[in-house]
Amino acid sequence: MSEQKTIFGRIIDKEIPAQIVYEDDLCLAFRDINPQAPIHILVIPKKPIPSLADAEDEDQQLLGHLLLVLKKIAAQEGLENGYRTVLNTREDGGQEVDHLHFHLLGKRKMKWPPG
Ligand code: DGP
Repeated sequence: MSEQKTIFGRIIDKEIPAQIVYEDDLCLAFRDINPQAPIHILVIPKKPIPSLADAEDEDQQLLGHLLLVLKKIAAQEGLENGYRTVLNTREDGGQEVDHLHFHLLGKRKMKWPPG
């Protein structure tokens, strides 16, 4: 029995299109369909981890890899003045897609605290 594939799983498998800005063996990065800033990119592992709360010790290197990829994409996108990274987890964290993803937001001044 196959697991239910999320919308991000379908983007990884190229079943639905996305504006991909980076891809390697472990992860994929693409522009958010509903951008909350002039630059809004999602960085996701190809491994279907539902959320940070579901990550395991064996995912340590993968999670570190995602952050370094995010840093490289930020440089690629000209975000030398700074940026916001967001990792929403489960319902109270505001997570809508059950495939772990970092948001990278930039090119506007961010506020704190978040809503
Ligand atoms: P979150 O609330 O953290 O789970 O964020 C999910 C994000 O995913 C949200 O900002 C919108 C984005 N998103 C949802 N569906 C699609 C899609 O089909 N394509 C793209 N590019 N982004 C999507």
